[in-house]
Amino acid sequence: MIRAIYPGSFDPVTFGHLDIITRSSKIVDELIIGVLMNKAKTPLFSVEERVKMLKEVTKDLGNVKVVPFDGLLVEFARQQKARLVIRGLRAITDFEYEIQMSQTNHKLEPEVETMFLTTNLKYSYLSSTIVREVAAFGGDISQFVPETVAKSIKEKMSQ
Ligand code: COD
Repeated sequence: MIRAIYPGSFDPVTFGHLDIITRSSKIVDELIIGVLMNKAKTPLFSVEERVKMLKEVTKDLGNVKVVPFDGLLVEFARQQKARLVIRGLRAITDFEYEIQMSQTNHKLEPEVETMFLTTNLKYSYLSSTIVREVAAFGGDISQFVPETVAKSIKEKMSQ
């Protein structure tokens, strides 16, 4: 049985994330989406809000769970009894950070392997940062995030 973790900030979840989640949920038996709590910079959404949005947009995927985590990813993987980490790769700019993270995790816990899925071409430009920026200036984000997420962003921005 393969249980994998797809970790991230998901601030907020985008169609790019959702594509990686859907595709990896078909490859592994169980997929745990790990939502990081302790970001150095303050996120737009609290961890509870990010978890709620992720649960909503993945509710039709039977083998997917959403769990917040704090501290080291390899420690979270150990707690969850998962030895596989899934990450998405968009462009060469992602590669440097991703390989460094993957190798650090492997040094900390040699049992943990990282698997990369390349982005769907449709979403290769897409990031949570872009979504937050477009939304902050009142742009249309409906093609970047699911409807429920777009609604939450609009509410957040109007606060
Ligand atoms: N298409 C495909 N993939 C995408 C897209 C897209 N359009 N957008 C994002 N992704 C992928 C990203 O490449 C990434 O793999 C994943 O989705 C999540 O992205 P983000 O931006 O939400 O999350 P990150 O990159 O900020 O997450 C970083 C972690 C939380 C995984 C990392 O900081 C971490 O593990 N922290 C815990 C502390 C730790 O263990 N540190 C040591 C390791 S160096």
